[in-house]
Amino acid sequence: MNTRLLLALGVAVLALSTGGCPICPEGSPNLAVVRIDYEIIETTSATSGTVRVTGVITNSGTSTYDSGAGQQSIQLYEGSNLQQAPVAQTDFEDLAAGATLTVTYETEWSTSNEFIPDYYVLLINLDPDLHLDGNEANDECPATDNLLSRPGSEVNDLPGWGS
Ligand SMILES: [Ca+2]
Ligand SMILES: [Ca+2]
Ligand SMILES: [Ca+2]
Repeated sequence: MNTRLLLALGVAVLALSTGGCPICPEGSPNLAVVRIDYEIIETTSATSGTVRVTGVITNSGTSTYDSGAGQQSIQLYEGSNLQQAPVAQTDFEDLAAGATLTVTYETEWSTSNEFIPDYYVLLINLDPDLHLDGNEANDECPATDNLLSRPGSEVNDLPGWGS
């Protein structure tokens, strides 16, 4: 068996044993979703009011994510259809290791509304050319933790509604 074939087999076995997660270069930054928070900020009745949806991301890597303007953003979607425009977006350039960033959206809510969003979706939106721009400090890895969703029905479960 030649070396190249052995290498290919090794990569395949590693990919299988890590659940298909890519192998990231040591010391690379990693933008990662953390959570989506729901909070009632005002009630106008026992079943209605204003809700704030907050998406949180972090750089869970060991180095600063250092990029340029317009190359990345955090987006929040109302509903699982990502073809629609996001309802909120936070643009940024750099993010130190361990630092966090948020995107927030406030909306009128009624727990008796049967047409609530199926999900809120938090997405780290990256320029497709990020890995080709000659700047290694924005080659975040892996991409598998760049998306998070939370059912909209969980807003109805918040303890702040009247009973
Ligand atoms: Ca920068
Ligand atoms: Ca790059
Ligand atoms: Ca990531």
